[in-house]
Amino acid sequence: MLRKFRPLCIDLPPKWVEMANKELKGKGTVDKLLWNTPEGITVKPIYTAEDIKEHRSLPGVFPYTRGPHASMYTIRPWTIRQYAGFSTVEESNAFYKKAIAAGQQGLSVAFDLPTHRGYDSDHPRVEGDVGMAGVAVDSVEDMKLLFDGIPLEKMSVSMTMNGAALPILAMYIVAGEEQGADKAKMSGTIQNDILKEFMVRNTYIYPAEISITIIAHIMGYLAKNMPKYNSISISGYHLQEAGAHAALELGFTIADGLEYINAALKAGLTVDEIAPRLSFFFGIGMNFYMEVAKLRAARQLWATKVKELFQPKSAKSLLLRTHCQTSGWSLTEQDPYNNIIRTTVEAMAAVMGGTQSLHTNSFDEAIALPTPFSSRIARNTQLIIQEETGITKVVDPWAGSYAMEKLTDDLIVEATKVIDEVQLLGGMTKAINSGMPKLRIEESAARKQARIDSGADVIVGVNKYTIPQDGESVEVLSIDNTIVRKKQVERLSKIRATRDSAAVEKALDAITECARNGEGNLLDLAVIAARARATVGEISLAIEKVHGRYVAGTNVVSGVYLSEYENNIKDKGGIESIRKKVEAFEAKHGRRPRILVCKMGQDGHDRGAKVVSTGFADMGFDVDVGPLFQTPAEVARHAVEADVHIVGVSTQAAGHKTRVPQLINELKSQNASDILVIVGGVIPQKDYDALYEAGVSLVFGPGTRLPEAAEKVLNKL
Ligand code: 2CP
Repeated sequence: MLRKFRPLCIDLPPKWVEMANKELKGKGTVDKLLWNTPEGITVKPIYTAEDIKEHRSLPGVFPYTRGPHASMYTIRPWTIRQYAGFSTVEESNAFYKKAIAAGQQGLSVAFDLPTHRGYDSDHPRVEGDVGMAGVAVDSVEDMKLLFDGIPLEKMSVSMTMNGAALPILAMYIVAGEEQGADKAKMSGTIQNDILKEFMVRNTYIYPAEISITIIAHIMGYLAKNMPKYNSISISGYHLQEAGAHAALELGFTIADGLEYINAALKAGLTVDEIAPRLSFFFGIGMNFYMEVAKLRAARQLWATKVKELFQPKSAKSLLLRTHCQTSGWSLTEQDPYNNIIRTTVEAMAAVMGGTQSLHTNSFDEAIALPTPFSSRIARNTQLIIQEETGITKVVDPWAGSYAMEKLTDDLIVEATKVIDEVQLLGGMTKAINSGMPKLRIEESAARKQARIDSGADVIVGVNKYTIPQDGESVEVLSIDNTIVRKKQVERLSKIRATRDSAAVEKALDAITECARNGEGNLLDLAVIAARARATVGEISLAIEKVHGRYVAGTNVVSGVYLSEYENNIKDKGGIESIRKKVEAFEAKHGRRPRILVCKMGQDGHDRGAKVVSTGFADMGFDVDVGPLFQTPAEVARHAVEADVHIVGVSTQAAGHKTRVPQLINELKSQNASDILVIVGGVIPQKDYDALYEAGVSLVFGPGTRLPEAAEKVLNKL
């Protein structure tokens, strides 16, 4: 679908237009200074009092545009909450303790992908993923070690967990219990936002309907037993990371929140029982004014919509409180110290927008997990803003800025269109089932890539002011996955040998029964199972037995990359020459070059895979998009059956060293070693040689222009 800009309405002050036109000295008129953003907003070069509809109410007052609290950071600054977790529970625990001693104020746990997808570390499908992109947790014994020496009654803990929220939250509760903590005092947040997983992040386990039911059970349990614990972190962050512009991120996130309230009402809860403990999570990218406006707009939209649709009695039900994270996607592998500056600018936008909690990315995260050095700089970025600058001394300092107030209003208008579109489809679950949000985000991502590839959007060090890539490398953290896996497997065997198996079986059967007939509370039952030492994999399987595992479709958008690229570039030669090469290939071989774009292991981040698929298709390739979560053998079989010339592996979660060589061996064993294997994504430079030695033809790091990648592939063919 092509996005159309509304006609330029130049409501600029005539006197200013006259002066600016003169200053342009014949190089066009002020029209060219209007900026049509991807959100569909026309940003003007100047704003005046005429642009402001009305004065905003005070912070702490409906509709809370200026902040959920009256005093905001003047009384209590945002929580410095760095997301971390890797390797074993012991290593992650040591990392947390050091970070707390160095000024971090809240914990935020990153779990590994097998845990996210409800597999134990000894499951054959997850061999390459254990402990890689987060910490491996299989049972309550792991959870206890993770928080050893950290009092869960006092420390606010956020856990990024969605698919396997039930077993993980249950294990956290039991770990607290066994530390002697009072559940009612435990504070923190579980991400538990499954709707966005179906749109972008893909760490779902079950189909949408039962997933929403699980969330309703969690909301019910927490409202009754853990009043200080936030039941969901409704997340726009991942939508932005997947390519959504600010209006899409905002619209879909608010619509997700409304859907969760509806699910709770359906489960017999009241809006005031659950809404005060819904929290939000937004991504903060490089469009500074837009990101400040986004947080202001989010608060106003949420308060207004919740009031209108659910008429809560408690004002707390209307407050949008949010965590923010600086954009991981905006980080570059090239000239990586630039990322420190990017993160600082993004952190400033989050703070000026009034976030309650913040993660600042480490500069090396486009390449690998952060090191202690890069983590320190990231944390200190926040400490410096918080303690050296005076920024916390004024509430909502942008209020009254003509430009900021207008941008906030404009964004509300654009996001409302998205929310209305979702409501027309019957709410977010139905919208997701229709495929609309995913395609809209993928379209936005393809357009962004085309603007970068055409040079219309500048990324310093990537498509402008580049430096030679000659060995200025940064130290990166690598994880020895085999050691982590061995430790986990040993601990699992010990648990299985020493627990009361009958009690475990009984507890798991009760979960299966509840998943079948809806009677009881799934989190209550998961807590009993966790106490008996049932594992993450077993508790997840207890529900899978009834509802199965969800399998996503593999649609891609078409045409948008090419149209955006051609809109933005004057010299169309680059893409034309590739299309000609494709035609020459077709003339010689009787068919176009055919590529299978695949993801292996439990890594569900598919922005790269989808953008490459769209871009390559627009350049004339035949593109097959493989399903997510494949094993190397499954990908090889697909490649042979589809008779492709190339397999393109997209990898973001560090599994490439294990899985790519396995894929090449599988292709050999299926007599298909003539198929070229290319790899792209988050791959440290130091791994390139090993990949080439294993038989990979080309490796592409982050920031590769698609036309260049296509050209290199065609030359290889
Ligand atoms: C704060 N308080 C105040 C004021 N400021 N009271 C009066 N005046 C003020 N000015 C009170 C609050 O009401 C609250 O008390 C307490 O102080 C703590 O403040 P908070 O604002 O609730 O902060 P928090 O405890 O840090 O909670 C922030 C959030 C929470 C956003 C609500 O959901 C959160 O921490 N989320 C983090 C999520 C996260 O870490 N996600 C990681 C994603 P009461 O509680 O008594 O009201 S990583 C994602 C990766 C990338 C991935 O997903 O893959």
